[in-house]
Amino acid sequence: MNLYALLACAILALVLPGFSQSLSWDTDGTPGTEAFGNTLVFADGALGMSITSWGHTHGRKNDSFESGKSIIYPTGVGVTNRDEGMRVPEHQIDNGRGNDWVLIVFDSAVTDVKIEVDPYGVWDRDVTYYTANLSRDVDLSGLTYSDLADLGFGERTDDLGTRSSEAREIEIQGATTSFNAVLIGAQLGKQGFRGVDRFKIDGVSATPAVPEPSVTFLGLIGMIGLLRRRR
Ligand SMILES: [Ca+2]
Ligand SMILES: [Ca+2]
Ligand SMILES: [Ca+2]
Repeated sequence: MNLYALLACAILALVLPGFSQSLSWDTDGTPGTEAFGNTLVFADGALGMSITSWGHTHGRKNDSFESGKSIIYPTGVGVTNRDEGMRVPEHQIDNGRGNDWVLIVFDSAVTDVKIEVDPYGVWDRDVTYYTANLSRDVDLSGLTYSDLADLGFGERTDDLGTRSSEAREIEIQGATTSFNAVLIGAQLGKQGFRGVDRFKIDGVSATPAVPEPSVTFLGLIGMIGLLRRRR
């Protein structure tokens, strides 16, 4: 490779991040395997995404996480926890009978994550979420909310909606610029009679995070320097 080609590569490396493509995953469709502890896998060519479901429903006092059942309905992914039956309306991600959670894990770090929540019927649409850069698969079984920080999750974020049957797009504000995991559920805490939140997740979009351009650029400059010295 000659000097000009290397220089062209360096410039390309600087410019490319601006062209990083947004990916989207439709999470509605035909039902998959329905079992407690199941994993749903979605792919958009370049990057895969998986979903596992959890209920903070362990024990009679619901004081820790246990696996839930992730189910794909025509209007999105719903969660049935171990205290619920698989029936309307608690087949959704909700805080009516214990708190349901969905753990979304991307194959690599992403930015600009948007999650569309869509209620079946008229329900409140408040959410709570946490983001993390997970380095391994996590098993939330037996853990509580206070254990999330140890796993690498940032501060809790609440994003409040209103009662409606309309879908709502949540723009995830990550605890870090890029992250590979989002734990999202119906809002944590007392909701009141009309405040119970229920929805399904009917779409996720994200942009793959790219390595720091300055680092790539410096590496290439270094290579050019080495090449020049060898001539
Ligand atoms: Ca329980
Ligand atoms: Ca549920
Ligand atoms: Ca609410």
